[in-house]
Amino acid sequence: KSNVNRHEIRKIPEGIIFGTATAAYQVEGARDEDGKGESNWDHFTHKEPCPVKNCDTGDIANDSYHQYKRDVEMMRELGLDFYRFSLSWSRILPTSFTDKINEKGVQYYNNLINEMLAYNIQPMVTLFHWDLPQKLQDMGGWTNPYIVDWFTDYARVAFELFGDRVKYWFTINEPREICYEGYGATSVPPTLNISGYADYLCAKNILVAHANTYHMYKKEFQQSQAGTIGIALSVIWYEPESEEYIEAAEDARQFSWGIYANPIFSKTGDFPEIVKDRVADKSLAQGFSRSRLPELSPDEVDLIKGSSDFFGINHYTTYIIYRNSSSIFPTPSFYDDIGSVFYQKETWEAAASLWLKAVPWGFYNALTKIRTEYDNPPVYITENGFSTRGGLVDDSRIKYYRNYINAMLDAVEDGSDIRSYTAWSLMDNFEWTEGYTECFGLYEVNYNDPSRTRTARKSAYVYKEILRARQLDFHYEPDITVPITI
Ligand code: PNW
Repeated sequence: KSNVNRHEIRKIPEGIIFGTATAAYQVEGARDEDGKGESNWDHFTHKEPCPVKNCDTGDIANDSYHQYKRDVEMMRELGLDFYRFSLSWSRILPTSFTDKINEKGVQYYNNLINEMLAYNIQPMVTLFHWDLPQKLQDMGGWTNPYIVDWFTDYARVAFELFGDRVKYWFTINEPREICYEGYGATSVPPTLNISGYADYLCAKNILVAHANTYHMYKKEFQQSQAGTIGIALSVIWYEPESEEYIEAAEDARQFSWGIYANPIFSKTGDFPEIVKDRVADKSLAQGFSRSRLPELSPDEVDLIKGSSDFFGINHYTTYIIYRNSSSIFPTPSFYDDIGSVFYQKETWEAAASLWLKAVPWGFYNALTKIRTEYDNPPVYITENGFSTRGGLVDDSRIKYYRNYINAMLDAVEDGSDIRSYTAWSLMDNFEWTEGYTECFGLYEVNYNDPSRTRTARKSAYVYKEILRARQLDFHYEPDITVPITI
């Protein structure tokens, strides 16, 4: 069931708060300023030959380090309830460790948080959105189990510094993208390309680091700070091509995000059975002495189980799945372990990003799956958005947002406990290895202008009206010749 073609005015129920998101490396700039340490993204973007489109870097990005007041002004123009941003670990702890706190870097986050709170915009803070201190990356990053201590120590500093005012915390943004894209493949640093091995080590250490931090917050800060804390997972919807491939699609879901969701949100905890069995069987058949998937000890299973106050969902798109017996993937590898092939339909509306097509019913299916599989947890939609190549009239993005919010409201009507919706992104930003070529912003950023002028797109007017009226009106046409105002 999905009512996405319904073209009447649809009320948004009370209790769902709306915001937008960004991440530190994608917007801050000020790469070396005021004592910031080097992150893996600083390091990666300056490699030769340059690994990013047009040799773009985040050295200046949107210059948000200096322009936080304009950023908050845009939040006010939109009428946001909250803004989700991330902290740069290497800006706060330039040595990676807690021996030295960079006061100037801390001041930037205090300024941003205080400016937001002055206008009643709640900060939602992600501790880790992909920019790891380079020194920790050199020591193995998320494959080194000591990262559990490094991350927990860093998180404690953040709670001490900002937790008096920050009531929504996210530990780690999208473990799948970090582990699979960075450790199993070559799309993001450390570009290890050790698929079917390093990606699984990364998954385990991320889960333990997340859970350890969760319990540390509960023990040391919950009483005095009274915030809520969880994780944001990338939830891609996998739809079977036909009845024959129902199981193949379920395998893809379990490998792609069940590997993180099952240990945290299921009643039994631990990695999904299918993932444990499949990787163990394949490993033995391939001549390994043990499974390439690390075990979670009984203590680790207990530590991780239940370690999130809510299910944070970053959702963008859907893939069709079918099973293939003769693998087209190298062995061993993560995709060989999944044992299925995926594609997107030509008829689905395409974004500027190759991997992103608009499939609103996939969002509905994903929300339904989370409700039924994990006993209807509170859900924070922490990212959802669509890319273009730029331009102020972005009707494709408007259509995407309307249809996806509509699909979300279908899930709410069915009983999903959805607490927040977050548009990615407030403004264009450094889109990782695509540089500045793919635009996700409600506001367009002019990268030829040293002051990085931000201009409201048509979608900003529409999003503002959805929030103001608390309703979806598919026929609303804004007048974009009138400047957007607070
Ligand atoms: C997210 N997928 O990554 C990140 O959290 C953002 O930093 C990023 O800018 C944004 O999406 C847009 O790319 C994802 O393949 C990348 O489904 C790919 C997928 C999902 C999330």
